[in-house]
Amino acid sequence: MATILGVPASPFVRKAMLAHLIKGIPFEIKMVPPGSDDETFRQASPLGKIPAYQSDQGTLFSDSSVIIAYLEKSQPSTPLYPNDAENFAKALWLEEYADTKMAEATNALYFQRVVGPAFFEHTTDEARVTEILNQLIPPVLNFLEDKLSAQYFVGDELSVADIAVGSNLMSLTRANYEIDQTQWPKLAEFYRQFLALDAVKQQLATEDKIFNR
Ligand SMILES: N[C@@H](CCC(=O)N[C@@H](CS)C(=O)NCC(=O)O)C(=O)O
Repeated sequence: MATILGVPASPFVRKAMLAHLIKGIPFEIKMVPPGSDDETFRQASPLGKIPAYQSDQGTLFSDSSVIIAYLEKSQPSTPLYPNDAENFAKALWLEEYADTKMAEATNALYFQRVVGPAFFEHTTDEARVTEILNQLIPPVLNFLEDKLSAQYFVGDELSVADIAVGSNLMSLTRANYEIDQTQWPKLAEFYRQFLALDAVKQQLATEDKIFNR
């Protein structure tokens, strides 16, 4: 069976787990923190970042985007990438935006309110939280609101773009941030439907066990 090396509460690990759950591909988790000296982890992830991956064929590699692209090749059913070339590019670009600009904002709040206090003896810096809430998050949500015209970010099927954006929104929820429906109505509705997916419910249940340990 394939192994994801990482911590399920990481938004990038979460993204890789969600892709497996949505596609119905079995996997196990090896709990490995970023920067671990674990030998298999180091071989798979020379940058020390999570998630790393061991495929069911034994191939070692890392990066959530690479993992999901690999899954699509190895098990094409329940596709996560649009067929149409233009939509394919749009989905990849939104995934990239979610993994970089959006993650910078959501991870900042997630660290201050959740990960830092829970795992690093960090006391929440309220001045920094105010800065994140006022300056980092709104432009990202404005950008995403602008991109939505239907239930999904690209075309009429769930894609890697939705998984990448949704994974980051889940970090905001954990950090007690609720999307303002009057400012970002389409995004709030997207997220409501995302949270109703069975795969997302399973992921939340797995994470709950870690946070409530
Ligand atoms: N582009 C990578 C990003 C992975 C990443 O930054 N993971 C974080 C944890 S959420 C990490 O391992 N950080 C440790 C570090 O940057 O050294 C992916 O999509 O997997």
